[in-house]
Amino acid sequence: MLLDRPESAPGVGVITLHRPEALNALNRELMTEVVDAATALDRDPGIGAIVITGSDRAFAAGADIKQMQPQTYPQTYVDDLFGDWDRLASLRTPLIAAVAGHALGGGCELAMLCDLLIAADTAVFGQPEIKLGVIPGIGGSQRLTRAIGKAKAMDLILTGRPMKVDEADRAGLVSRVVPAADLLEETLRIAATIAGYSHPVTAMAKEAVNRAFETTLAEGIRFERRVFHAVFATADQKEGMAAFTEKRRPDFTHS
Ligand code: CO8
Repeated sequence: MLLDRPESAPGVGVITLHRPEALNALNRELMTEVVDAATALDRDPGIGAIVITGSDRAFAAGADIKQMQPQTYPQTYVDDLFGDWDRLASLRTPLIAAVAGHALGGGCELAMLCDLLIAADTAVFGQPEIKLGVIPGIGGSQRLTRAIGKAKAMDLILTGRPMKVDEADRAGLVSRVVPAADLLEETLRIAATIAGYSHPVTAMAKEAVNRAFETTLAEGIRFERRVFHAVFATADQKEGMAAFTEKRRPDFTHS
């Protein structure tokens, strides 16, 4: 894994999956590194968006099949195999996946766990676990179904077929599709835009959207209203609205 804070994108941390010999297959070590790095970035007050990316060839070709193959049920249960990925989903800072090439199995699940998914025109998604005699285990059966609906999720999970980016875009899996050559630059631009807004308010917006997946419409709207009222306790709400009336750029202090 590589960690970067590019000067061109203030407030953005970039985590690059880097196991080229295995198409970034997600083994335990890589999971620990990524989750620890993202958690540290999340706690850094200077960071307002986290990008997770891979290589041109693969975002990640899944969980590491060679490491999983000898596992037994008691081991996977006691170790809560891959349970640490859940920690990523609970971070407050917006997470952006920048996906080129293969995003299969756990790779597709990691991308879906992020808040925005920016896809290169080379991206291929899929949940091919069925071909290996297993099922998705990092949330794929739930997040894919919520993202693209039962008909397509069943198709992908039961046949194991790959889905190219055009179909993924039509199905609503991805936020934006960009040319492969521009993937990182475009994603950094989007991440820097988000990081330039009030960090507490982007965290609240993320929490409110995610609540839609956890509750009824009426409860979700009540939750949104409470959070909306709460933003009036921030200095950034005063600054953002003052800047609009004074026709200037806001200077958010993330407070
Ligand atoms: N795990 C381990 N090694 C891998 C993986 C993987 N998922 N994917 C690729 N590799 C390795 C290959 O073994 C190969 O290594 P070597 O050179 O030593 O033989 C190297 O990466 C390059 O791969 P290929 O030669 O196969 O490259 P190709 O371009 O020919 O093919 C593919 C690319 C189509 C992506 C192919 O590599 C492939 O099918 N990979 C496996 C995809 C897959 O099935 N992914 C799902 C894995 S299972 C999973 O993610 C379940 C998650 C939930 C578990 C949770 C448990 C609680």
